[in-house]
Order: sequence, then structure tokens, then C-alpha cells
Amino acid sequence: MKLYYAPGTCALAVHVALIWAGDDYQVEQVVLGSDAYKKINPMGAVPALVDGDSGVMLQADSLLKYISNKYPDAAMGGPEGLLGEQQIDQWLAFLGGDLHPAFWPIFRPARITTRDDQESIDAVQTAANNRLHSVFGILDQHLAGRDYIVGEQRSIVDVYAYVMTRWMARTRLILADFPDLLRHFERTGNDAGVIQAENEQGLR
Ligand SMILES: N[C@@H](CCC(=O)N[C@@H](CS)C(=O)NCC(=O)O)C(=O)O
Repeated sequence: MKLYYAPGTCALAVHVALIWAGDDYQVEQVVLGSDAYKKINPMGAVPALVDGDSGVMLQADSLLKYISNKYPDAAMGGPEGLLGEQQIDQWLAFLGGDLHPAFWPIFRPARITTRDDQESIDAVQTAANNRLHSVFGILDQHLAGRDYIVGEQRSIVDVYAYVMTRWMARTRLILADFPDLLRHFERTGNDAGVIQAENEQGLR
């Protein structure tokens, strides 16, 4: 499989899943939004994945599930059964649909406002920080008394959450204010696959 990525983005979660899978993989760093990369993904966003003659596959949550379903022995898809799958899907949707978009005003204020004066940017970013505080708070509360987001061992949702928790450093939020999330972040950051992917992306 071949992953198109930019360092530290949500593609990092897919990179870790490829390492956990234990099969051969390639990675190619791209320039987000560049004309060259838009030939792969017209949105200009990462991750994108190609598996043999699959064509280009997109959307981080679907790619994480694709890899976990393709490599069941790597046990990254959560507890077996209908309920386990529902829990994984619920948290993938929370992370991809609620937490990830909450960062957009921080990374790309022009998606939220057409104004570019400092006061308008500050207003957008204050709203974003408030929203992030609330959404991260829900994850922190869920992790109270738990080592993993779903079940009793690491899964694709743990590493997806980890990547977004890394981004907290680019907000006004302080990770220590979310003690159970901090514990989860440190645990996931010590995973051998996470360390390898971060090394391969030049993040360590
Ligand atoms: N819903 C998409 C979101 C992809 C996305 O926004 N990726 C970010 C990196 S985490 C990106 O490439 N941003 C660049 C841009 O949107 O211009 C997915 O899950 O793959």
C-alpha cells in the first residue's frame, strides 16, 4: 500500500495503522493543496491511500477501517462483534466529524470568515478554542478510568485521537487541563508504531 501524507496531519494515524498491519508499505510526502497533489486527491488534502489497483482511496476514517479490516490479526479494530464495531464507528465519526472540523478555524480561518483583520481572526479563533475545549472535554471524560477509547487494547481510534491531541499545542488549550486525555496521549505516544511513524515523518 502507498500512503500520501504531510507530516503530523491526520495521515499520521493511517501511517501508524500501516505499521501495525505489519505488511509492506510506502509513504510519499506531498504538498497540501498543490496542483501536483490535486491530481491524486482533488481536495488537495491528506491522507490518500492506494492498495494495488484499488484506485485512490480517501477519508481518514474509512482508510483506518480499511486497514484494520484487511489485517484482522493486527487487532486494531476494537472488540469483535456488532457492538464493538458500533463503538469504533461512533468514535471515528466523533473524531473525523466533530473534533477535526473544530480545528479548521485555527488552521484555516479563511474557511470560516472572509474578514482578515486581526479582530475578526481573534473572534473566530476564540470561538474555535471554546468549541475545542468542549469537544476535548467529552473525550477526556470518556477516558476517565479507561486506558483505551474502546475496549481493552489499542485500536485505530486511539491513534486517530492521539494525532488530534498533538494539534492541541497549536491552540490556546493546555493538555494538562485534560488529565485523562493526557494519560491516554502519553500511553499512545509510547507505542512502538507511533514512534516509528513519527520518526519516518521527521517529527521526532
Ligand atoms: N475529511 C478528510 C479531511 C482531510 C483533511 O482535512 N486533512 C488535512 C490534514 S489533517 C489536510 O489535508 N488539510 C489541508 C487542506 O485542507 O487544505 C479526511 O478525513 O481525510
